[in-house]
Amino acid sequence: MKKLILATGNSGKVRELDAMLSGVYEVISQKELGVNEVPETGLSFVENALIKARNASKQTGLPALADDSGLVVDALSGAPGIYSARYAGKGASDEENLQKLLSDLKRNNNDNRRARFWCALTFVQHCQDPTPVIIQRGWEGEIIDEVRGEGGFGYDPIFYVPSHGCTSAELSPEEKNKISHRGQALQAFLEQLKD
Ligand code: ITT
Repeated sequence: MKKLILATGNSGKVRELDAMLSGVYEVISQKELGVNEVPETGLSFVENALIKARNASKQTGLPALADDSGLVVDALSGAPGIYSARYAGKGASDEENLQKLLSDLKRNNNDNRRARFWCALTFVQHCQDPTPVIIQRGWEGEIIDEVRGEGGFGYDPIFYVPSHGCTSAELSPEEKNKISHRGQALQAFLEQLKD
């Protein structure tokens, strides 16, 4: 089976991507190979995902798959967006980021609760690959004021999924992978591999 580096240090992403890639690739996380993380200097999800994929491929010599993702909240003009992981500051925990989002929304006094998770998935065969695979998918939902559910990671406990009547932290891992931004992007990636 072909080897693939997962260019992420986020254990929640590794868990979800690994489950969906099993049987197709032998997946190795960049942590296992001691890849040094690279500054995410792009202004879009795609730019940052490409930076991460090229970095992991450069340091390992293997094909790499990166995921840059985040939560885009309409009432906050798209924030936290590409800064989702560091919304409450560098090294902030998921809980701190989520609480900052709730307090910003409260202060903002806008009752528009529409939001979407966004995922840019990039795959490079080698670090200078001029034709990377780039896939983007969004997942629509609403932000709720209370924290609900134990599953997932990040902002899942406040992301309400109208089609399922629960938060994404209340979905089973399999259900989340079927419908999430990351799940949809990975399904599209696997389809492209077949072609
Ligand atoms: P890597 O850059 O190493 O991949 P990271 O956590 O820094 O890890 P990002 O810069 O892409 O990754 O930030 C993604 C953040 O967006 C993540 O930390 C969560 O807060 C949020 N996020 C992304 N996908 C999510 C999901 O499925 N559920 C909940 N929160 C999610």
